[in-house]
Amino acid sequence: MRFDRRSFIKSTAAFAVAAPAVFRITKVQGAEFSMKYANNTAATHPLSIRTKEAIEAIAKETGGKVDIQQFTNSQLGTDTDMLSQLRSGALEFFTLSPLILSTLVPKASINGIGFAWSGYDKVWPAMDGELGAYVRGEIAKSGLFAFDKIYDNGFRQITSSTRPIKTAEDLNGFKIRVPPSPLWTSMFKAFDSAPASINFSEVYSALQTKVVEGQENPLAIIQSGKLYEVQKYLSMTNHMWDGFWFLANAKNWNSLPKEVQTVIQKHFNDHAIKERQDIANLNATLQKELVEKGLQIVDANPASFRAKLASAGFYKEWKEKYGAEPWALLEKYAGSIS
Ligand code: X2X
Repeated sequence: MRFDRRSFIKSTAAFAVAAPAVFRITKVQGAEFSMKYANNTAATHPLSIRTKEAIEAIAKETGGKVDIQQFTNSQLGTDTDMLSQLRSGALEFFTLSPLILSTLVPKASINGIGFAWSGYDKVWPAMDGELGAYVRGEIAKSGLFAFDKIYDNGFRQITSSTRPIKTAEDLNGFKIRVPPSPLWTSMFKAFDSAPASINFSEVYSALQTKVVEGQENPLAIIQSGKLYEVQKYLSMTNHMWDGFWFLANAKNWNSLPKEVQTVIQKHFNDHAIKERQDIANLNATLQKELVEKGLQIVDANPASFRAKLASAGFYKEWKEKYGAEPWALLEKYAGSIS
């Protein structure tokens, strides 16, 4: 990861051969720390836009000494692949849904409990407060480091190409793509759906080829991933809230000088706040835009979904899985859940 251009030139000057292609000469003059950041969202999604701005601000503040290359849109592989790369240290930074992260850090998915949140006024105090701190503590035990401010993915909505999803009954037997995470699979099994775990990079083609009938994602992902091209109905269920932790490989991170860490952390945290505002702004306009792109809005009945989860024993099961302490933290902010 660390790459001092001057010492590289010195150490190779003795050889009359060109540097092998595998050595990437940093593009920023004088960069001392060359690193990579990857994600799964399109370059037009606020997560990609704001992290790009953060990277530019970091380069500027460090006078070009910190050069972070951005790879959006699953260019480095699926979320599952990128998580492995992050763990091995091949990738230094990665933003990932806490629910997918739960394949490594089981309690990380707690924010994704169905219908836990009535709105952002509950989500941000929790994630910036004790619930987020608890989860970051769990993440730290796994060789990863999570920055303080989680980026927003959003409240998730269900789309379908076959039938409108209005009530929990409509989900019966519904072939739905879910991201790879035990909580997602469990939730849609509780709805008696047929969930299929598929990484985001394969969702568009899975919908297009009708491997699945539908999927669920926040409006900004439906828009930036052009899922409206291969879906017909949009049900505003707001069934769970999801974010993106900004993650670092802890070993790489700890090898950076303190002052470099401070600058990197500051800008990625500050831009998370801006990204949250972008998503809030988009939420106000995207329904209309998606209708113009051809989606039909379905008037969904969230109460029926929540009742189905309760009667299927979903809340009881997950409360036991997480344990009393994190569940109490969740309820402290979200209110009572059952
Ligand atoms: O995979 C998804 O659906 C996405 C883009 O929302 C996540 O990263 C969890």
